[in-house]
Amino acid sequence: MPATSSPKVVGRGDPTWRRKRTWFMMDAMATDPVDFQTRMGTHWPHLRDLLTSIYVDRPDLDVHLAALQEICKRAHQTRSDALKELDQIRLKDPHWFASEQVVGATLYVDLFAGDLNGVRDRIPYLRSLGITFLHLMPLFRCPANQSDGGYAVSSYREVDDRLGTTEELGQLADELRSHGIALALDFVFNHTSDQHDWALRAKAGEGTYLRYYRTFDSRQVPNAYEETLREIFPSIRRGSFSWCDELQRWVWTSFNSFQWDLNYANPAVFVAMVEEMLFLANTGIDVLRLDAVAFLWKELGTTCENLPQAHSIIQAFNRVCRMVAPAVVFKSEAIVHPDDVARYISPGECPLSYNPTLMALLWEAVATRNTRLLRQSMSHRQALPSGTTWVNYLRCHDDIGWSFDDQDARTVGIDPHGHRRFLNDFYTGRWEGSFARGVPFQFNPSTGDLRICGTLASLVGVEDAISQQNTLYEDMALRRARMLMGVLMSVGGIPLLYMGEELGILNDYSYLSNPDQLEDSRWVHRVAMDWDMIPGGHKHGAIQAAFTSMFQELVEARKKQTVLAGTQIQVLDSPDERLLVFRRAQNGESLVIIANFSEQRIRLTPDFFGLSGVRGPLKDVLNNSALESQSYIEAYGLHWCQEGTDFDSL
Ligand code: OTU
Repeated sequence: MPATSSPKVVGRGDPTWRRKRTWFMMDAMATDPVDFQTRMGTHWPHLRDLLTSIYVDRPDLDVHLAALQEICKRAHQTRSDALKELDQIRLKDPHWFASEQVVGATLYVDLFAGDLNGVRDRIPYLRSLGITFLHLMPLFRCPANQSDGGYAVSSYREVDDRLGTTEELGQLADELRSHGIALALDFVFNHTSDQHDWALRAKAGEGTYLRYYRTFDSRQVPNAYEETLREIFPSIRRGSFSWCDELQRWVWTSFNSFQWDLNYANPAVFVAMVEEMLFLANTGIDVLRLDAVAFLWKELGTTCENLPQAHSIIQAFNRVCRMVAPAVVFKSEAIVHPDDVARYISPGECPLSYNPTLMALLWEAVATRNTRLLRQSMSHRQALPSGTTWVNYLRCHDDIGWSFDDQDARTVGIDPHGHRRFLNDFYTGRWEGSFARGVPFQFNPSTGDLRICGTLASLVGVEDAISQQNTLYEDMALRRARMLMGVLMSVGGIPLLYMGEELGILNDYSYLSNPDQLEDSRWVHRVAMDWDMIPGGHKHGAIQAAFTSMFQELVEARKKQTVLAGTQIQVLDSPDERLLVFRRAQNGESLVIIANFSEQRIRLTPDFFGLSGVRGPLKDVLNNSALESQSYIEAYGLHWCQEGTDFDSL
C-alpha cells in the first residue's frame, strides 16, 4: 500500500484539489488520463460479448445494443467536468477503498438528521468519528407505507420529497467529498415498487412494461418454480409470487408483495436500468451498493439465486461504469452461502462486498465463547484477491442470518443444524443465561429457519444489564462491544458502523405500535438519532461515553497502522479456543491481534507462543503495554501487538 495521510479535501468546488494528495488520489498524476473513447474501445467489446452470452435467444439484441450505446454516450456528455476529473483520479488509484484510512458508516437520512440538509449539517459529527465512507440508506421516491425502508423504489431519479431534492443530494455528495468522505448509495436493481411508473403502466395494460416484470396468468408456472425457491420473507407472505388485482395475474415478488422483481430476461430491462444507474452515478456518488444481487436471474428447476447470468449481468453493469463513470465502484449485497458471496467479488464485478459470514460468526463466537468455527471459516475465507475488499460489519439495517458453511462447522465438530437452533435460542433470550436481547425475524414454520434483529448494544448485553441493574454485566457488555469492534477494525476490509452504535443505542420497540412496521421486526434496530446523546449533550451518560470513546479510540488506532490495509491475514492457532489470534503483515511490518471471546481472564502460556508462532515479547499498541508468557488476557481483552519488541523501548 502506498503511504497515506489523513483524508483531506477532494472536492469539485475546491480549486486546489488537483494539488492535494490524499488517500483518494494517491499517485494521481503518475500516468496519462484515459479518455472516454479509449475506454469505450476497451470495454464495449466485452460488454457486447457478455450481453450476447446472456441474450442468446434474442435476435433483436442489436437494437438494444444500439440504444445502450446511445445512453452511455449521453450519460458521458452530461457527466460534470468535476466528476470526469474524479474519474481520472480514481483510474490511477483504483484501490483507494483498501486503505486503512477508510472507515464507513451507514445511516437513514430521516432517522439520523431529518433530511439531506440535516445530514450536511452533521458532517462535523461524522468527521469527529473518523468516518470517510458514508452509505445513505435508500432515499429515492417510494410509497409512504409500503416502502420496505426505501427498498421499494418508485423513481430512481427523484429524491423522496420528505428527504430533499436531487440537487441537494448532489450538493451533499460534493460537500462530503470535500471533507474526504466517499458516498455510497443503493442501486435497488432486482425489483421496483409496484408504484414505479413502469409497474403502473404495466397495470394499465402496456405490453412493453408488462414484459419488464415476470407475471403469470395462473398458479401453474409459479407453483413449478416454488418447488425449488427459498422463501425470503415467509412471516409476511408465503411463497415468491403475489396476486395483482389490476393485472389479474401473479407477479414475481421475491421480497414483499409490493416489490416486483424485474425481468432481466428482457434486454430492454437491462438497458433501462443502465440509464437509471448512470443517472445515479452522475449525481456524484463513489460506491453503488447493489441490492439483492443473488436474485437477478431465474431458471425453472433452480433456486433462482446466484445463477451464472446474475454474475454476467453485474459484470455488464460494471463494464458500463468503467466506460462512463469509472470513479464508481460496486459493493455487493449478497447475504447467501459464503461460497456464493465470494463469487460476486472481483474487480470486474463487485470489488467490495459485505462480509455476512464474518458478521454471523463473530456473533456465534461471543455466544459460545469459542472461536473454533470463526477461525476455521476465517482461515480460508477472509483473505481476498488484490483489488477487492470486504465491508465488515456487526450490525446493519437488516437481520442476522446464520449463513456459515455447514462443512466448516462439521470440520470443527459442530452440528450445523443444532448449532443454528442454539444461536437463535441464545439471541432471542430463550437460552437461560443469555446476555442478548434479540428479536426473532422471519420464522419459517416449514424449515424452522429464523433470523435475528436487534442493535449492537442490545445484542452484546447492555439492555439486559440495565434492566437487571447489574453493573458487572454492564461492564462485560461494554468489553464485549469493544472487543468485537476491535476485531472489526483490524481484520481486513472497511469497518462499517451502523449509526447509533457509537452511542450504544438500544432496541426501540415502538415499531410494535406502528401498523406499517409491526410485522417487520427489523424496525427494532432502526432507531431515530437522539442528538442529546452525543458528546456534550445532556443525555451523554456513562454508556454513551464508553461507546463513543471506544469507537474513536479504535478508529484512531486503525488509521495509524498501514499494515491493516488490504485483507491479507494469517489466522493463528491457539491452545485456548476462547482466543482469536491473527496476524496482519505486509512490507516487513506485522501486527498480531489477540481477542478474548469470553468473560474469563486467560493466562498466556509458553504453549501459546509455541502453537501460534507469535514472537514475544509483545507490545500492545492500543494501551502501550507489554504481553509475554504468563501475562493475562482479561475478560474480552483486545490487544493489537507488535511482535518481538525490545522491552527497553516500552
Ligand atoms: C436487501 O436484503 C435489503 O438489505 C433489505 O433491507 C431489503 O428488504 C431487501 O434486500 C429487498 O430489497 O432479505 O433480510 O438473502 O441477500 O437481499 C434481508 C436476501 C434480505 C438478502 C438481501 C435482503
